[in-house]
Parts: sequence; C-alpha cells; structure tokens
Amino acid sequence: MPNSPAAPGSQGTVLQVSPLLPALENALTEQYRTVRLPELTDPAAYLRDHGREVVAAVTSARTGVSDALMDALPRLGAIVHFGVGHETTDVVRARARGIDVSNTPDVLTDCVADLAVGALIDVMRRMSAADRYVRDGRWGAAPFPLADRVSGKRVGILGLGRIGRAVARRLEGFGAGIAYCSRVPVPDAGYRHLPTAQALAEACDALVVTVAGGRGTRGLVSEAVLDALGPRGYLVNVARGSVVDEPALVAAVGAGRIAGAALDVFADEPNVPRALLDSDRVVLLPHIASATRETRAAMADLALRNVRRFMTEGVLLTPVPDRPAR
Ligand code: 8YV
Repeated sequence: MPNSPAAPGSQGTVLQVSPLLPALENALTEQYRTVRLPELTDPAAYLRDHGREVVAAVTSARTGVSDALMDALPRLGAIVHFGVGHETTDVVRARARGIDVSNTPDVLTDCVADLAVGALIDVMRRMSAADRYVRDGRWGAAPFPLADRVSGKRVGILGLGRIGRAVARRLEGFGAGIAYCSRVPVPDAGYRHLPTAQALAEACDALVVTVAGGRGTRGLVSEAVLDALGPRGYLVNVARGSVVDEPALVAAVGAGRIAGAALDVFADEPNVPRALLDSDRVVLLPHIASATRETRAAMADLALRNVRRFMTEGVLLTPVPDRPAR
C-alpha cells in the first residue's frame, strides 16, 4: 500500500524534479504547493530543511528519481513520470518504501510507432541523405545512388509491447514479414517468435528496437547481433540508447558491417558520437519519437491526472507494471 498523502488541509508539497512541458509545470504550480527543484539555488539546503514536506515527485522519463533523492524525501508516496520509460527510477526500491510509481503509457504509442516507421523508411530509402544531396547542389553532377526497397521486407521487432505491436501493425501495411523477440512469446501476437535478439537479427532485413530500457536490456543489441543483421541489414532504435552497444554500432556502421541505422536515442544524450555525425548511412534524431503537440499534451494531462488522483485518493491512475513494458 503506498504511503498516503498528507491529511486534507495540509496537503504536502509536490516536487518537480526536472524541467517538464510548460503547461504541466504551470498546472502543477496553480493546483498544488509545488517546488521546482531545477530552479532552486541551493537544492541540498531545500531537501535538508523541507524534504519532509514532499509527498509527490513529478519527473521526466529521462531524469527519474535517484536513490539519493528518494532518501531525502521521507514522506514521499508517489513518483509520477512524464513519459513511458521509468528505468531512471528504481521501482523495486521505491515500492519497498511504500512509494508508488506511475508513467504515461498508451498516449504516446501511436506517435512513437509513426516515427519508428518513418525512420525505417528514411534510412532504407536514404531520404535524409537525398535531401542533403539536393541542398548541397550535387543533383546535377550525378544521379543519387539507388537505395533499398521497404515494402515486403522482413522486419524484426525487439520487444513486442504496446509500441512494438503498433510498429508491427503499421508495417503489415507495407507487406512486411514480421517476427519478434520478447522474454516470452506474446499470446495471439500472430507473428513468428524468436528466442534471442541474435536469432531475430539473422532472420530479418531490419531490426526495430522497442524494448524497455534499464539494466535488463543493457547492450542487448551487441556486436554479435549487429553482425547477425549483416551488411544488407538496418537498425532502428526508438527505445533507449542503452539497449544498443553504441561503440559496436559505430564500428559496424563505419566498416559497412550493417547497411545503416536510424536512431532516435543515444547512450549519452545529447552527445552523439562523431563517427555517426559524419556518416551518410545513419539517420540521427534528437529523441523526438513522442514529441508532437498532441501527444505531449496528452502525456502532460495523464501525468497531472496521476498527481490529482494521488493527492485526493492516495493512489495512482496508471501505476507502472512490475516488469517494464513499453
Ligand atoms: C520522452 C520517452 O522523450 O516516454 C519516454 O520514455 O523517452 C519520451 O517520450 C520523455 O518522456 C521526455 O522526458
């Protein structure tokens, strides 16, 4: 049972842990006694003197709540994430302390899947590279090199959660042969299940990574997986940079051991390895899969509804599952 909010009339403080969508920041400030941690000149002093007043923390998927911050908030009862990922917070540790944790599932699924498919088409048809080609005035000198067909290709989905399934559904429209890898086969998925990432990579032309981040999936797309994908194979990552062994990816792209990669996430955002910036074989995006006006507004609304539910009833609306599922 999560820690209850403070008694009515002495509601307790909501701590905003990281920068959030301005509309969400404003709503929190208007509706609750909210303290914005990033704006404090001396956050350590605040936590020492007022940490006991905080009953709920609102944070981004990227920032989470660190163990040290959790320890500084003895009455914390809820951690509300703006985003579906929550690997930046130790959920087991939080729950052991009676702190419940929520995220914003479902509302971002379509936009993340749209972007994954767009990125796949971009890297296979070399659209961004072709755009640079036209802008650089190279069109007149020689025709743009031929690219690879998307329709009818074999696509492997690494992690068949909500987002993976939405990607698969979209690719059915392209006549793709879909296979997937997940911890256990998904009942009624209707696609071929492969037991390992390497087996999946061997069986596909493009590997789309949609699995949750965190310790359990770190480095899952290893050098061996990239080699199994092979020199005609493409990688798309809309999950977390940590899932891919980034140095191995840089080496594989550089040596032409894979055909290309479309990446929305990186190991150390916003830093992108120089070799990737210099490569025409990769599509590089600044972690924008959920970044549409509509989806970010829906994420903000869901995060706010979680805070409201906790502050009024002591429970969260969309608590995270015990095992991560994107
Ligand atoms: C956002 C994300 O970039 O939901 C996630 O896990 O990575 C993205 O939707 C993130 O939530 C912003 O903090």
